Amino acid sequence: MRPDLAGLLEVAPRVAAVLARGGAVVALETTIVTHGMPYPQNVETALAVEAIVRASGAEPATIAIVDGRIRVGLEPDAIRALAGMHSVRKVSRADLPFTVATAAAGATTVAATMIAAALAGIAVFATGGIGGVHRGAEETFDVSADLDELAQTPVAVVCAGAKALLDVPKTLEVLETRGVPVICYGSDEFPAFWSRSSGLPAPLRLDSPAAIAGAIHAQRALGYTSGTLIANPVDAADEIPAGEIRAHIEAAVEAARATGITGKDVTPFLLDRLLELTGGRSLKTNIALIKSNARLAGAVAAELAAGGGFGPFQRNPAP
Ligand code: PSU
Ligand code: MN
Repeated sequence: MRPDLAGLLEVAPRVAAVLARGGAVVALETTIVTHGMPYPQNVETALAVEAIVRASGAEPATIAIVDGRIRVGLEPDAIRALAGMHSVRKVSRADLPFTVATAAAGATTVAATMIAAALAGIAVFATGGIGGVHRGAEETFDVSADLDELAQTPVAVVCAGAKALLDVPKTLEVLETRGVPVICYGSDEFPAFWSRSSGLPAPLRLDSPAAIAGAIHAQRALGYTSGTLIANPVDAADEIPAGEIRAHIEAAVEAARATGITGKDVTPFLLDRLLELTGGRSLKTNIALIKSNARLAGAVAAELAAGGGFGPFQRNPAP
């Protein structure tokens, strides 16, 4: 940990202990808890995901901002408190210093969670879906900061692909331009979050956690300072096939357009509309896929740890 981070970053002792011995840790975000799922499924899922990470051989580190401190490794009570708060700020890269400076609370997006994970020395992070290029971005310029973060912060993010709510082809184009390796796990197709199929070919494919760890090692060895995106298709039993969700997606996107919603409210609005339009089915799929991602992330983190140290993290002084 950088010395000037003292007081800003607080790594839970159980997480710091595992990191100090080079063990496996998986970072987890909290915007999915506060803005991505309704109560009480959000808390239940957050705690279940931690248990899955543990069972797969890694230490979970759920990340959020509490009283202006970036907390890496929230305890269950703190997760419950965050989920129960009336309105919590959604914190991405642009909001993080402000939130810290104003001693506020905040839930971290994929981008902000990557920043915190990298500061703490955590290499692997599990989430549901990443933000991406929104439909109509040629007009609105709405491109998630998650994509730029993947291009500049050395954390491997395990997700279920990009939601078909987004413009998935443009999202993949931006990732390619920015040099982010996109590895699909056990599939020749890039997954579309609720659906296994996006109709787009996998940019890269690997079939085991060990192989994924090897790719991350190679990326570090070559001095890359960017992240990696690992896309894990939702299990067939849990998916909503692309054809079944398409009309709901069109309706949600149209509702957002009609409402004139912009900025960071867009993604939570769309997720909420989808939940209503699918009669709760999108939530069931969301819960299943984040659990599956946690399992894969735990296995990748364990393989990375078994393979020893890796690039940029070794250059940081020990916490
Ligand atoms: N996708 C989901 N659930 C979520 C998010 C995305 O299915 O909760 C959250 C993640 O935290 C992601 C953020 O980083 O939304 C992206 O928001 P934006 O598009 O405003 O960058
Ligand atoms: Mn946006």
